This record gives sequence, C-alpha cells and structure tokens, in this order.
Amino acid sequence: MPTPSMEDYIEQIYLLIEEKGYARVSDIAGNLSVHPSSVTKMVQKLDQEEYLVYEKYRGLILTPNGKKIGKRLVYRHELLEKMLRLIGVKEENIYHDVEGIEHHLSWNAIDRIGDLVEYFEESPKRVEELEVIQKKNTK
Ligand SMILES: [Mn+2]
Repeated sequence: MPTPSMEDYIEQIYLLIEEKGYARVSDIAGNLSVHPSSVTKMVQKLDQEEYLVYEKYRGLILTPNGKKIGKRLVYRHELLEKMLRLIGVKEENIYHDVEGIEHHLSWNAIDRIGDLVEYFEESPKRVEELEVIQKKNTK
C-alpha cells in the first residue's frame, strides 16, 4: 500500500499522463508545490516499489499496478469533490478539503460515499430536499 505522500505523487503523475501523455519532474513539482529534488527522490522510491519505471532521459511511465492505483486515486478525489459539492460546501473550500481528507478514509467508506452520491444523482428531488435543510440551517 502506498503512503499518503506516495498517493499524492501517483495521483498527479496519472493526471499529467492523462492530460499530456507524459509526466515531467518539473510539472510534478509544480503541481504538488514541492522542490524538484523531492520529486526525483520520490520517483526513485516509486520505481523501487514498482509503481512506475523511471529512466533518466526517457522519462517515466506507470506500471500496470501504478496505473490501476492512479485511476482509483483520481476516482476517489473526484468522488469526494462531487460529494462535498452535493452537500453544499462552498466551491472555494472543495479542493483543499478533499486534499485534507482523501488519504484518511477507508475504501469501504469511499464505496459507501459512492452510494450516497448515486442516491442524490438518481433524483433531483432529493437534492432539493437537502437544499431546504441547508437553507434552514444557514439562516
Ligand atoms: Mn487529490
């Protein structure tokens, strides 16, 4: 199992490869607001643990396991954003709140949150009912 910090890197690498087709150390450093030397260190660790293959001049590719995990991490992030948006959390708080909680929930909790999001997405009436309560409580 990757640590929370490893998860952040795998998630960003997966997103960069999805967006651009490749993930450069400088882009990873920029997206995670860390020094490039920290990225190099972590990338070597992720290579050792077989989440990716790092070749100094050819760049970096995720292994099938790294890809599978990256996909789940991106899904988890997006699901949590959806959930917070649904329950009425302010847009300006959503990204940082998700970054703060995503590593600390079990996959069991993620699956059940998935049910909750589905419950609301199935019927706009349920969302409206929740909004009535939100309005009452934010008066
Ligand atoms: Mn995230």
